Amino acid sequence: MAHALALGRRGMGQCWPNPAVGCVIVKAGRVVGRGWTAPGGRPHAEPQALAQAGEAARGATAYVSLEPCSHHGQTPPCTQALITAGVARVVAAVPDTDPRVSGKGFAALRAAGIAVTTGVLAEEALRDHAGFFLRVAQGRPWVTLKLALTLDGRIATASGESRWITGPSARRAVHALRACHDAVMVGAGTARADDPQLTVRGFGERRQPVRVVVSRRIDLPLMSQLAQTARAVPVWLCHGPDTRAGLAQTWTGLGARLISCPVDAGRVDPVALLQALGREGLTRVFCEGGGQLAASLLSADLVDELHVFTAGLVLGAEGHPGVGAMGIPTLAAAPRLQLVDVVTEGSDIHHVWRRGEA
Ligand code: AOF
Ligand code: ZN
Repeated sequence: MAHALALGRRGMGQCWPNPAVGCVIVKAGRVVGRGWTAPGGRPHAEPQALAQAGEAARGATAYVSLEPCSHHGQTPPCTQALITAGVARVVAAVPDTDPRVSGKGFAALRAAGIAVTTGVLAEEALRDHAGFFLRVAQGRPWVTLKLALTLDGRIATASGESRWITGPSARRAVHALRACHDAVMVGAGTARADDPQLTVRGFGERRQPVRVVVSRRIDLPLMSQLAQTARAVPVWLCHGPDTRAGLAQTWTGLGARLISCPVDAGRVDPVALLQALGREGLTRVFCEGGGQLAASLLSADLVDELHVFTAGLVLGAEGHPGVGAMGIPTLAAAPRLQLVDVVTEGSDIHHVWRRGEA
């Protein structure tokens, strides 16, 4: 199962709206087939592993990181493929919460006389599929927020200089994080100040994450890298209702997709923003700032995981803060996160936090 989970992770960030599932077929103690959800979400993991196993699948055990599907989608159900192949036993990590499947997959397998075990490495699987489950349950994607900060929590000097605070090793870690998310998201201020590409580089050919820019008025430079490459890698602009029609047309002409969101207190409403991204199929969103978007997500308790990269620099109070104003009156009202990991990346520290227990 650990191997199935690891295989599944290869598809992470590339198979939304589907979960990144892994499957290993074992016959007499030997691995005879391996598969994972293909980029784009199909084919699913199981038929690929079964195809590799061929005749060896008969009487074998299939380890799958999610309950095999039982619905007729664009491909026949995986349960049918497992039954037809003559698999004797299926070991699944967790049930699929998609209402089309949810328990029906296990029932179909059992009805065909296949032994079914579930709950193996369930905790790991719940974490790997967290974005998929969150979208099914709440309609929004999982949100990972990244901050690259000075020791005193700044992201730029007073004049706006921000490159580079962290070193090459931290930047590579950031690209690895981008790679396992469906989308990379920034606010308009960051898009303007940094002119970022927001692509995954240094990890070979792959399906790139969608680039989401949250900009109330889409007043971004038309000569920016995002604007100029919107045809090659998707750019989604999440804007407020009061954008100029001509501007919207220009961006559409450049290849960007426009997503209208309600505005609250002068900002794109973060709850509605994530619901909109969920409707578009995203299950895992990686937010790289800036300060205002970070503050708005944190204020609305929408940050599921926080990655902070801290560099040995001090900029003082004139520097731009990594998290903007949140209007927090008391310590009790402040979001509290739990430390889950600390690693050094070159001369920077990478710490990972998750939402505290409710
Ligand atoms: C599996 N194996 O590798 C994955 C599964 O739109 P479809 O027909 O591709 O079905 C998508 C649903 O299939 C998705 O919502 C989830 O329930 C399941 N994903 N199931 O047996 C896989 N990726
Ligand atoms: Zn399937």
